Amino acid sequence: MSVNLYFIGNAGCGKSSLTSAFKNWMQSNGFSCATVNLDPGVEWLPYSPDVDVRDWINLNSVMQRFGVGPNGAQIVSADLLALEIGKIKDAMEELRVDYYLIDTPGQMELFTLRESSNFVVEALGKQKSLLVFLFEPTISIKPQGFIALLLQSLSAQFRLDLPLIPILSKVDLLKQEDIENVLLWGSDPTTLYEALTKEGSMTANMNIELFRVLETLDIFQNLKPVSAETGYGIVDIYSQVQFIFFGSEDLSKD
Ligand SMILES: Nc1nc2c(ncn2[C@@H]2O[C@H](COP(=O)(O)OP(=O)(O)OP(=O)(O)O)[C@@H](O)[C@H]2O)c(=O)[nH]1
Ligand SMILES: [Mg+2]
Repeated sequence: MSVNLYFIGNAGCGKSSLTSAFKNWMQSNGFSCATVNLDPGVEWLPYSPDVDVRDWINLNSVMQRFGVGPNGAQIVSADLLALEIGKIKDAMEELRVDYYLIDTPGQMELFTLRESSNFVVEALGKQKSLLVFLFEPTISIKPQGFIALLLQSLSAQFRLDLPLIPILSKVDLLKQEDIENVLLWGSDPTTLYEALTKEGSMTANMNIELFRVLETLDIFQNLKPVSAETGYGIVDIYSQVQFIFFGSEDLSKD
């Protein structure tokens, strides 16, 4: 059974670049994989998608047909995707690869909140599917921002009911000190608590309460620092996928 990796995260966090870099890495390591673009509104991609939702759904046509603006068209398109998913699935299956790297729309809520996405995930095969959630670097380096993204990742995980690999993206843009802080927050909840207290913001008390809830939910996981630009950390995503589905971090093709 093939593995479906859904790249999700806030607008501009690096989903398409990572889809592209991950495909290049997989191909140069001899793994069979294909890219799937699920964003009907994208004008340019850093890779040539093997399967492209734009072959079936055109944002301009949706705007004209349904008399809606660009945002409304994105919402209608998300639902149309569920209707067209059989054709997209057939196009994917024809490729007969082991890994499908699925790039999702820039407005994350279109993918993580709408019921149609559950249908899409089911239709494409839920059993070996997982979410690669990109933490946007400039938001992540502030404790409040980090918690906000943590909550979004939790919401996506609950909504789609899939395992999730958290990624700190574009780490080539961050100072080493900032990377170390964020990684520490992701692995040791007490350091995040301390950082929040130090900030002394108006909402610190509320954040701390929220933090306690998060702590009891046990969602703190090790973030993986990755750069699509330099290729740093891409191997760690692959290892984590192996670990989740096959119980091993070996770089084996079996
Ligand atoms: N320095 C650096 N820039 C990156 C990296 N990944 C992406 N970028 C840049 O960040 C911008 C957004 O990247 P995309 O890959 O388009 O992000 P996205 O999440 O697909 O964006 P939307 O689909 O519009 O939400 C582009 O200008 C990329 O060149 C990275 O690892 N390092
Ligand atoms: Mg994109």
